[in-house]
Order: sequence, then C-alpha cells, then structure tokens
Amino acid sequence: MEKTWWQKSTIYQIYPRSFNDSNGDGIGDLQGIIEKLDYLELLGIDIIWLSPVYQSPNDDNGYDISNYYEIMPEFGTMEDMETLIEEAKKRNIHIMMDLVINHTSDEHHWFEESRKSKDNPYRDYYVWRGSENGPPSDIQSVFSGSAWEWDEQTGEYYFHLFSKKQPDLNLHNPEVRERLYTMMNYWLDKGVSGFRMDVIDLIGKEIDQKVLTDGPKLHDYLREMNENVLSHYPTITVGETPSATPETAQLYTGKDRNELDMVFTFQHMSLDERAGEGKWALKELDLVELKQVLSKWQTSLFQKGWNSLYWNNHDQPRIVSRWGNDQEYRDESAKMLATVLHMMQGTPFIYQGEEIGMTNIEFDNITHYRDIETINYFHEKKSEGVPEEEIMESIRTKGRDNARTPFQWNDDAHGGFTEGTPWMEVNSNFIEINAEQAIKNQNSIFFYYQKLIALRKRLDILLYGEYELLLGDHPEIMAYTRKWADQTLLVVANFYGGNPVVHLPEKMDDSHAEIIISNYSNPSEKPSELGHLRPYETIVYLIEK
Ligand code: TEU
Ligand code: CA
Repeated sequence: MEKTWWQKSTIYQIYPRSFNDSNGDGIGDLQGIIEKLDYLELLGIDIIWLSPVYQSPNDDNGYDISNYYEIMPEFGTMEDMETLIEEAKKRNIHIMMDLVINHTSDEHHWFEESRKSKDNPYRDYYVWRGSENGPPSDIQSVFSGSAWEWDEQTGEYYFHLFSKKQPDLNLHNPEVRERLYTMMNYWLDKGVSGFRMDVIDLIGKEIDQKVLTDGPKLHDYLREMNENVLSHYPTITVGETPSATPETAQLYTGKDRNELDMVFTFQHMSLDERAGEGKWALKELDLVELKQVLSKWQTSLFQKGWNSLYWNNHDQPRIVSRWGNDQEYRDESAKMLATVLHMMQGTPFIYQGEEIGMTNIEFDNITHYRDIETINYFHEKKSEGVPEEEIMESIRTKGRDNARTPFQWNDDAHGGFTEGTPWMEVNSNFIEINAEQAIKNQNSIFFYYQKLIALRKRLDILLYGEYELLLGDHPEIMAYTRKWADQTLLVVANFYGGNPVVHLPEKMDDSHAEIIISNYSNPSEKPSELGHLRPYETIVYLIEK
C-alpha cells in the first residue's frame, strides 16, 4: 500500500451512541453501524473514524475509558467489533479508532490502584500533588471548576483537565507510554488502520510549570510512538491539537519528522467567539477572517505537511446552522460549505448527518441536554447569576449536543434511529430532513457529497494543486484557485443570502473551462461570464490551458 494512501481518501466520523440503534435500547451500537455500511459505501467514503467504543462509564460519552481492551457493552462485543472491521474491509472501508491517552476513566484499573496508596506501583501513572491550602494551582478544568480533585484516601490532589472522572495520565512515566504502545499495537494487529488522537498536544505537559499544550517532550514522545507502533503498519493518524498553528503543524506532520500524518486545526473554529473569552462568548463570523485563516493553513503546509479539512465533529455545532442558513437556503448553503472545504488541499472529514444537512437542536430547557460540558457550564453560570436565557442562547448556538442528536434515517418514530426511547431526543425536523428522503432525490445534499468524494479520486489537481486566495477582502464571496500542470481549478462561493457581483482580478483564458460541480441549475458557463451570484451559490470551474 502507498505510504500516503489516505491523501485521496475521505473520512466519515461516526459517533456510535447516536448513529443507529440495532436492538431497541435507545443507544446506537456496532451492529447498528454494520447495518449502515451499504449506506456509507454508497456515499463513497474510504475511512470511518469511530469515536470511542471502549469500555467506559460514559461520564464523557466514551472519552473516559475504563478498559482499552474491551468494547462498551452497550455498543456490543469484541466479536461485533471484529465483524465491523471485516464487513467494512469488504467494502474497501478502513476503520480509524479514537485514541484517548491524555487521560483514562477514574474507573480504569490503573487509577483504582493509583489512588490506593502513595507507594502503590501505579501511583506514578497519574499526577498526584500534596498541597496544604487548597488546590496546588489555579489551573481550570475544560469542563468548569478546578482541574485538581482532592482524594481523601491518600490526602492528595489528582489532576484532571477534563471531568473529575477523567484523571490525566502521567506520560512522563516510560512504563505508561510502553503500555499504551502495547495497546495500540493490539488494535492495529486486529485490523484497524490508524488513530485519531484525542488532545494529543497535551501529552508533554509540565503541570508544575503550568505548561499544558506543546510541552518540551511532546514531539519526542510522538516520535517514540511512531518508532514503536506507527512505523510498523501503513497507518493513518490525525492528531487533535486545539493549540496547533500553521507553524507547529509542520512539526507534527513535516515529511521527515516521523510523527503524524495530519492534525486538526481549531483556528477556524474559534472565529465566532470573542477572543480570549472561550467558546460560549458569541460573536458573528467575519468571512474575511475565515478566509485568512483557511488560506494560511493551505499555503503554510503546501508541500511541507498535510491538512485535515473539517467543518463539523461531535464537539462542534452543525455547520449549516452555524455559517450557512438552516432555513430557506439549507440545501444551497450546505452544498456551498461542502464545496469550499472539499476543493482545498488535505483530507476531508464528514461528520455523520452533515451529508444530509442535519441542523442544530433547540431544546427549550437544560433537562433535555446530555453533554457534561454543557450541563456544567449551565450550572456554573446560573450560580454566577447570569440570566437563564443568555446561558441557553450560548448553549443552543455552541453546545456539543447540537452534533449529538440521533441520526435521522427516515420519517418513522424517532427518525428511524431506534425502536425504543432514544438516549437523547431526535431533532423534530426529521420528517423533512432524513437519509431516506435524501437518497430518493438525485439533487440532494447526499449526492452532492457523493460527487465531491468522487472528484477527489478523479482529479489529481485536488491532491497537488497550489492554492491561491482571490478577492481576499470581499465580505461575502470566497474564491480561490488551485493550479497544477496545465490546469487551473477556480472555486467561487457566495457565503450569504445576497446577490454579490463577482469581479475576478485577472482575465483568465477560459476558452476551455468546464464546470465540474455547482449547486444551482444554469450556472454561468465560463468564469468570464460570471455576473452576480445567487444566494449561497457556488461554482467550480476546471480550466485547461
Ligand atoms: O476534545 C478536546 C477539546 O479540546 C475539547 O475541549 C473541545 O475543545 C471541546 O469539546 C469544545 O467544547 C476531545 C474530544 O473531542 C471531546 O469530545 C472530549 O470531551 C475531550 O477531548 C476529552 O477527552
Ligand atoms: Ca443499542
């Protein structure tokens, strides 16, 4: 297999709890995924990124692992997992596991031992500190409150950057790293093709110096992991790196660095929050800023690293509700956003439901929400006296449950997700928005994604073409070219509901221009004929010299 086989691939993320329930207990499961492999094959994706399916008490829906070698019983058995790998393989689909090694569950055997006594052999697997007057430092948990939890039994604090049921592992302990490598090899031997690495930018942290991301040992550990595990298989790896910049991304993904294949940037995801105030502090998106950020990543990693391309995942609101229009122009804007992303250089990710234009959820009160981050935030703000409507507005706009409502398969009860009672309510728009509808209609968002995926396989320019931003200051239009050999790919997209006029900066010879995809009927045949764009209109031209 080619070393960079994943460059032509499109990845589909499954959040198993919300994908498809096969046995009526209201919780998605592995057999449920197996039932839908034909659907994924029809879409055309190459790799499934499976959010965690390991044993877990589900304080953070599987991102708190209590046993790396067992499958969560609600999801099925190890046999089901093996069947999934096998059945996916028959359809040329790879499975990429989620790898959560910054922390485990407090119910993991290692932690249960670690907390028993100061001289327990597992003590140093985690981060323990004594402290006389309150927590050892003021570091805050991502999920509200102090990152230090007092543990009565040994009279010390342990560190948890996420929930208190997610104690951080001490990766400076070589034995911990060794055991994690053994576990990774176990899964690769089982036939999975790689890992999405949860908050991997944290594993070199120096807590006493308050260095969390990008610690001095981070890249040493990743190279060691590569040497001990990844280099022995034709893997695909993507690091989740909230702190990454175009510069540090080159350290992770640089060609001769032997670390990871790609990382997730968060820079575009923070553009609708007020700088420095965190994700809940709402701000309108400025398209010019978005173009700058995306373009910087495109040009900085060109021929040096590799981009991952995404609008959505299980932590982010739905893109069509966020930067598109989930009402009148849901169809057009979903297709436009997909186009802008999939024509860039990198490996695209599709999050379950994105391909049918699923939207954010608007529950009327907090009791309907399930996410620990959201619930903790609600109570924290409430106790600070913030008006409930204000808190709920942030939650409806940015809360993680927007992405986690059950998949909408058809217009049966609960969107066909379950025959029982779903663990979280289905979005009531499932009657109109569902996969069955989408597959009946050749013009659906689903078939548009299918086409984008197929174009990536067919056109080398999408792999190699050099990116250039056009009309950088235009407040409504995003436009760019990709150039390779004798070809130019031109992407134009209207990000809003108006009718802006396109003035391309240079006259290109477009006598041999062909439209390869567009989201309205009767688009302008040639770039030089472009007048105004319709709401959320997008057109991609391939121009031959
Ligand atoms: O997310 C890491 C992360 O940085 C989160 O804080 C993310 O920014 C947040 O969810 C946005 O609100 C990963 C997983 O993707 C997330 O689901 C887990 O909860 C978290 O790690 C802990 O494992
Ligand atoms: Ca189930």
